[in-house]
Amino acid sequence: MQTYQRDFIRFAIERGVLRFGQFTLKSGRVSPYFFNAGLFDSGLALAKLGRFYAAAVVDSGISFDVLFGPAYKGIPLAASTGVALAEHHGIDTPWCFNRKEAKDHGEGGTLVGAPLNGRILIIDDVITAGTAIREVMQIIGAQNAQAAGVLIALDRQERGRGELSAIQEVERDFGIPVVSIVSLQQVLEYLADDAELKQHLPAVEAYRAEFGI
Ligand code: OMP
Repeated sequence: MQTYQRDFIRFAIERGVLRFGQFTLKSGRVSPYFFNAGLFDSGLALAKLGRFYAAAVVDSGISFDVLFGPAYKGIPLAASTGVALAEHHGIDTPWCFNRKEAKDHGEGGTLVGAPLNGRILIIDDVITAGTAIREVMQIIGAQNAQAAGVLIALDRQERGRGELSAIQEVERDFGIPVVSIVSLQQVLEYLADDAELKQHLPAVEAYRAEFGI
């Protein structure tokens, strides 16, 4: 695990974004942990979050032309990633986002920001069933642009309906990499190294044994 990944897990736990307990997921599964990116809810937290996403963009080596933040949660994520790439990596990249409702006045349409042209890097929080990402692929396809990859904060590494995870299905179906700042495996390593957090390890390991890929 790289230093920025360890720092990211610590940061997410400190902000209460990554929590341990009992949480019912969209899928109906009861998970011993939950990642709520909406809790990076101050200016400083968002600035730091952008730096972690930017580090992961650079680390991934994915070549792209435009960052895309899907409405709603992807929008501040793509914006803060773009800011951090410019300020900390000297990379000034175009970025854009979509609205959920088309606008029929002013600039009109559902896309805002840089034109959605070329290779698109999608920035999102968590993929579970992959529903949201499939919608984004349609938006990109409709503009004749190509998806270059997807970057999310946490890969939960759990099965979808079949043996593959929703992330693996997206990689297979669209032929693009899906990368994450951290994965469940790294969260487990972090827990194992922390005297206090170690108590959560058995429940998370049991969950992985049941639903993991
Ligand atoms: P899909 O659009 O089906 O891939 O689901 C992604 C959604 O899962 C997120 O936008 C959240 O609503 C939710 N989620 C989390 O945010 N964090 C988690 O740790 C787990 C889930 C989830 O419900 O599976």
